[in-house]
Amino acid sequence: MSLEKWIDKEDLEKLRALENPKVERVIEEYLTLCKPAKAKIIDDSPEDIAFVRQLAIDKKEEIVLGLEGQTVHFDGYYDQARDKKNTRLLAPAGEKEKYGKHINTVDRDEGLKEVLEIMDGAMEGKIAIIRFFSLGPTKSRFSLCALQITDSAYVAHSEDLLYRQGYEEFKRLEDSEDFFYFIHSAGELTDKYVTKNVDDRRIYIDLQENRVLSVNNQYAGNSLGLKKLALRLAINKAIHEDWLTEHMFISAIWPLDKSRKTYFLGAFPSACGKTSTAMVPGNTIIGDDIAYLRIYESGEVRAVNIERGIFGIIKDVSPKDDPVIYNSLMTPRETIFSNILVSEGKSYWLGMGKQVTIPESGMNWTSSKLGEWHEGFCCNEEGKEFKFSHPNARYTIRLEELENVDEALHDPNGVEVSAIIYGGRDSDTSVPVYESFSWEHGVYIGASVESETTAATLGKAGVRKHQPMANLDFIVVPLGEYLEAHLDFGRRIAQNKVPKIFSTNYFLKDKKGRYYDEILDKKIWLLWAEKRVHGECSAMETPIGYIPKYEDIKALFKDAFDFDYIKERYVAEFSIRIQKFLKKIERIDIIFKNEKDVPEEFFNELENQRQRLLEAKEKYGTEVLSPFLFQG
Ligand code: SPV
Ligand code: MN
Repeated sequence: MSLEKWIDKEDLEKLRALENPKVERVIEEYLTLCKPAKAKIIDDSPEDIAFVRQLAIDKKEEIVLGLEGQTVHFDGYYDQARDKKNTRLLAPAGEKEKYGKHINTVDRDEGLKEVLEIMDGAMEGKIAIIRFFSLGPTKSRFSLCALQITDSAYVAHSEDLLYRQGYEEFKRLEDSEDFFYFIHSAGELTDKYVTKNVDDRRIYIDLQENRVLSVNNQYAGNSLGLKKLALRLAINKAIHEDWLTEHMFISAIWPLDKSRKTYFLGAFPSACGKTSTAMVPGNTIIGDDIAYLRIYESGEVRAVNIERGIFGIIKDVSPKDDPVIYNSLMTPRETIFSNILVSEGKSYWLGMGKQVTIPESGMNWTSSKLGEWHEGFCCNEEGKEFKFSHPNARYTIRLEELENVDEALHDPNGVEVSAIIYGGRDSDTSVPVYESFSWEHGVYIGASVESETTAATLGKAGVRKHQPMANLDFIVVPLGEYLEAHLDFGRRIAQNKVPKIFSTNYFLKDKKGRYYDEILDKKIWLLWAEKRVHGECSAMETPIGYIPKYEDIKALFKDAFDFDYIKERYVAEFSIRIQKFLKKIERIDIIFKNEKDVPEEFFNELENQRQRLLEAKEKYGTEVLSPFLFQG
């Protein structure tokens, strides 16, 4: 072994203490390929962890801000979101077809050749940081081990805030080869420390080896192995075993009298209210992004957050709409901001509230010449005028730092799941909240989520796209197999423990294009769902599912916000838009008919839903049905 070339004696001992030949093999293979100047093994000790943060500062990948513990990182003008185009699944010869239209694939041999060539020498002159993590709580049946090699101290530092230390977990692996590994290089950097060759950005997913190779990027959704790259590997692993990996928050919903707590999971496409639902005041949070779900011997569904931090969108975090996060960003603690405006050591972002005056100049992401923004800035190299902070600017913090963290965050057995919510950004079709008739109907609802695109991915915003289970960007198994896994999961849950499934939509607009809902109104829809889980309120059966009664919603608005929820708004929000739903079914039908092996049960649900809508249309002779028609 020639690891001595890069790694000093003390570090080598740490590596050897793992007694895992595959770990050493992988490290040697990629140090040989990427050619860093040296490599550093990071274990779970506070000194090693502090080293990573300091390195990010010394290398100017992060800049220290005025409040203790806070730093800012800039990803670079062309690297502000997930790059779907250059994120590809390496498909073995002859398998490309089976992945269908929605999964971006490249021939495995060709793709490997391409990415390995780009990675050759990508770490030249840099330090490779080698880290060990646990995806999920330590000493838990849910959790997986993950090895990260990166030349970005920002990436390694972010992962420290977001994931649990896993050096000791790797020891427990003994010589097992069952771990994920992620190789990342930010590639050549500009004099502002952002990635230079963004055109050679690649994120290639290799299911065969449980590895992801990522190069020429820094944005966390592209670079951090443990985030969306591990999500993809885990979706594949789960489906071939007997559990699920989902793009879901985990929160405990508390009724107004605080007499109990009920755990909900929620899947929403990126930038569609997932974090803010998980953070609704009055509730406690376990996670905001990724959950592993298992069925226990006693028949219930349990879930863990594989993360221990939040990489959240900062836009609209204000004292009014997101008081918990706002307070945490305004007080000293370890925090990494990205792509915000910085002036005199302070952070500024879009929608932070009227209590703050945005300075007239500062440093931001606007051009490759960071640091040159000023009021009325026009224009950057592309001739564009820009807002002072990016709509996908973010913050990274540890969940333990939050006052509303739930006490079960690190429970190795996770929490019992009572309900699952699916939501999307839908301005014209669905109602704010409804409940499915069954698990199978819930799978149909999840599979037919549609959402208008946002700043969380590169490309145009506001285009309606199909987003099954809010997970499409990350699904790396054929859609039919993915749906079958959900249906099969449901069949294995004890009958009296099947979670209720709900749909929410916070984005319904009136004729003038104004949202009906205020940002925190989602609290009401959650409170209603919580009551339904406990059998405490009846609901009205409609063609799409069970919807709330006016009296129940009115009472919740009154008790929670002292707000009078008027009948007119209820009718406007909860009318069943038959024609819009039928059109949606048509779109969904076409998509799934073009996929292989979609379970028949799914099409049955779709047809039943269509029939119910057609019958209601016939019965009432109109296309928009007032909720009061279903009073029974
Ligand atoms: C998302 O876009 O779904 C995120 C942020 O949670 S990232 O992980 O960067 O993709
Ligand atoms: Mn996400």
